[in-house]
Amino acid sequence: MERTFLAIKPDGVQRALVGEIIRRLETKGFTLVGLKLVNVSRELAEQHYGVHKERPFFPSLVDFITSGPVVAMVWEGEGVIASARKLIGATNPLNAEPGTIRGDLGINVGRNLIHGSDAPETATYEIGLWFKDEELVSWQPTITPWLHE
Ligand code: YYY
Ligand code: MG
Repeated sequence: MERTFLAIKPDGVQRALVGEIIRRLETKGFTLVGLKLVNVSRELAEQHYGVHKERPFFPSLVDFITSGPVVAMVWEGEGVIASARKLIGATNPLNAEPGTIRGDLGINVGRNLIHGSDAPETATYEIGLWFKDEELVSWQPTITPWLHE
């Protein structure tokens, strides 16, 4: 079953939106298989955002993601990588559609609440970067027959 890495950024934690954000993924029907609160080191931040290291916003992005606790999560489900990106919405919350996490809850690109892996390769890389195998829990919710034919 497909898995993705999601992280509630320090603004989401400080604004007490952890429950609201998790609720959206739970009620959609995805399954939580990994969850922890993390103070992100600069090393982890730089590895996580490595693809952006030449971009002008990289230093402030690393400062921001290391500025307070982050909720790191792995979610599982059919099509979860692309679907979570849709639930999250566009990178700039001002362009994100109402109904999405960023569209409903954010206004600034540098404070956009949540990270989500953008493809199968990045999901695999990011899950391995943030979680040890033994921190992930494989389980099947009893509601599964009500979510899938
Ligand atoms: O995947 P996503 O988070 O939607 O956007 P990315 O293009 O991967 O950028 C990562 C991160 O960088 C974004 O969530 C906010 C920040 N950022 C920024 O501060 N300013 C930009 N112009 C673009 C991205
Ligand atoms: Mg990205």
